[in-house]
Amino acid sequence: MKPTITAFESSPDRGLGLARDTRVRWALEEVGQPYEVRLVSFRAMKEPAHLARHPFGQIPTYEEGDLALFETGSIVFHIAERHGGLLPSDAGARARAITWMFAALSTVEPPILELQSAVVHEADKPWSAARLPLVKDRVRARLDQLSRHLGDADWLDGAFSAGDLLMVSVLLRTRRSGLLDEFPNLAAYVARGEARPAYQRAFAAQLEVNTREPRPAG
Ligand code: GTB
Repeated sequence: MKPTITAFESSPDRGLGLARDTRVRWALEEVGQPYEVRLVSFRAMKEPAHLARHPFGQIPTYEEGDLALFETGSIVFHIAERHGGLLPSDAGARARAITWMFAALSTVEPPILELQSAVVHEADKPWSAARLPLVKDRVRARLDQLSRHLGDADWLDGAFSAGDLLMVSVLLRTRRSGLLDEFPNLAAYVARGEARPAYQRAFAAQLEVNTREPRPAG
């Protein structure tokens, strides 16, 4: 059965691929699973039909028959469990790949989100200029640790896995800040992820939505 995911009708990033539906699209492309997309406006996300799928009124969601999921990590894990290619079959390697999925979302992404909030929502506050370097340093500290762990390996733990898919997706959000370029091995790691044909297809699909000509009214 073809799953249906939700995505922004019009992403605030205008197709840079930073909204989280790109992670889900990428996972589906990696495993070769075709999918449908339901585009939702910011208003529709807060209405009952969407809240029934996502209690926090966000994207992405994932529907497959009777199953409705929200939370990108859970959706990517579900896809990785149902199909081959995103999690190793060896039990130990699989557990480690899942650990990297959690590490991406629970340890590396929070300071990056904090930096984005600081830049987007706090720039006009009188204390913003003093706080920003502290927030940047927290991101830098995590990237430094991750960079040391990765060293000159291609992926975090052997072959590419759902852990790398989420980690690359999270790191992509640091690019605009310039912080990623302070760690050449992480910048190369992200570039390897972006070069994967499955990522390219996922990126192109979300770009198409976000660069479409507006439909004429009526
Ligand atoms: N923990 C949830 C998950 O991982 O699925 C978080 C989901 C989430 O934050 N969704 C965002 C959303 O629906 C879109 S991805 N926001 C609308 C709302 O909360 O009302 C976050 C996002 C949005 C925009 C950009 N951008 O423009 O660069 C990047 C990322």
